[in-house]
Amino acid sequence: MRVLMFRRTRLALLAAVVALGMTVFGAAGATSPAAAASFPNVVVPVPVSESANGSTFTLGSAATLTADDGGVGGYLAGILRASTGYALPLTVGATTPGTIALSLSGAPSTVGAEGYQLTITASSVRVRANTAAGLFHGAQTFLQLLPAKVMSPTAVTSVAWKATGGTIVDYPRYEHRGAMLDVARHFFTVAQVEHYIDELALYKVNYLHLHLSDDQGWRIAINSWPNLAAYGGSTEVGGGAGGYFTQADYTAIVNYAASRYMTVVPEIDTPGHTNAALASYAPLNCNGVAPPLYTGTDVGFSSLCTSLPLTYTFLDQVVGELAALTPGPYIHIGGDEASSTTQSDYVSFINQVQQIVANHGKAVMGWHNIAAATLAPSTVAQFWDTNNSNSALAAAAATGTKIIMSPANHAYLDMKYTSKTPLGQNWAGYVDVNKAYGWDPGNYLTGISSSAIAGVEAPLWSETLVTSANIDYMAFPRLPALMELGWSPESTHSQSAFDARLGAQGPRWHAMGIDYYKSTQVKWPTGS
Ligand code: TNX
Repeated sequence: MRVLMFRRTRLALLAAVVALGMTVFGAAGATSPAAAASFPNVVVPVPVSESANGSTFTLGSAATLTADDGGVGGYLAGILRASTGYALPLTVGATTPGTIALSLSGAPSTVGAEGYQLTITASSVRVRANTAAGLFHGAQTFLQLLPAKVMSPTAVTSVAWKATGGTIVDYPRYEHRGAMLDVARHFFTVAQVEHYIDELALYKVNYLHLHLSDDQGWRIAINSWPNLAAYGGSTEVGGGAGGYFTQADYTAIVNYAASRYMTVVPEIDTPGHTNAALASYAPLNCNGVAPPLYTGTDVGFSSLCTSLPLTYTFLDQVVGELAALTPGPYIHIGGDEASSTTQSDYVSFINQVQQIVANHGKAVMGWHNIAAATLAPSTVAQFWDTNNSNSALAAAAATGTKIIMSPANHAYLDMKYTSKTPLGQNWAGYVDVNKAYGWDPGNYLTGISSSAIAGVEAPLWSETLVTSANIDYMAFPRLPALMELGWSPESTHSQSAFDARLGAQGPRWHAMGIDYYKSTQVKWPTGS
């Protein structure tokens, strides 16, 4: 914030000098520089630095687009063409830049692997980055500077497509900015997951964690254990039909996520949250008897049989198939709420599963309870509790374990906003916008250095969620709040400034047909 304010003050001074000059020398006809010399407070996550240049870009019907990456170029062209109705011809790898040019050369080195520089003048838009992911994030920022209706899926003719001119240099605070979707409690189709991926992409999310198995359902086909999906995936909370992803479906999601610069982290929750697997194969049970399928919402009652050799054969084959389908570095092994497993069995189990995952060339992610085991250097722990101290996690962090922050009382998108919220749960309290935004991931856990924090994840559990509209209502507006914590420097943190720019997102969601929660903590502009 200090950097921004400094720049804004400096620009205001410059504007005053220019204005004075115009008075003295009688210049006329220019637009007021004072009014044009700052960016509007509308971009979420707020960029690292921005300096307006007093110009205004207008996207006209003759505009052209060039891109060094055809994927990002096509993505941006698709959104702009739909809402403006303009032809916006795209040339990939052109030597002469178009009106809008996405370039993989000339970015300042400070922007790193995911950042970008966005320069807007009266006649051109330039996004420069070192990678396609950086171009993609820069394109998102440019879209947020255009009028909200740019997000309309159908052509809107009544809008002047203007954007404030200037330069933005931007890059993330954390490497890991995730969102989790629980497809186990209620199943969501490939199309629904892809729809959510498109929404997440707007806020620079770069990891999609899929909770693929739980007591109520197993959602990924495993060829060596076909009953897992065929039987274990045949229901869900409330007794509905459930469903599962074929391996081709899962690959389609992985590829779609990659096209939005997101890496999929698949989770097979173990040793608890395993009723669907235990119901599918009697021999996985200590007593050899398969329990019935479960469609309630209790937790903590199931456990894999940790003393059974078959359990580890099973996990080796499941992890093997999943690892082969997953280009990303992580397999998430769950590890939460294993209250039907003794602590010593739990520790020995997690140690063995870590080895299995390593044997398949992947690193482990797990809920923070896994810190009770002996963690491998590459294992990442995901903090989900409602307190802010955890001695086992602190000890692991002291020896190098990296942590992803998902404190339930701030980051759980399935918590109700208020007592009146029709969906969700409240075991971690109510989480309205200010609660979602009002914490610092780097300075939250007692006795854990900020350098141990690798990022932030917003989990969305689906016990109460059935439709994409339900997902939208719980994710918006909190998801952008959490992703601003993951992306923007802590020095920019300001509840009031954030609430104002979050409000500016409302008309965009409206244009996209997202039915979001209109928190009273945010002033939503008319038309949202
Ligand atoms: C806790 S926190 C769970 C999930 C539930 C969620 C509901 C954690 C890692 N596990 O099994 O779905 O609460 O809010």
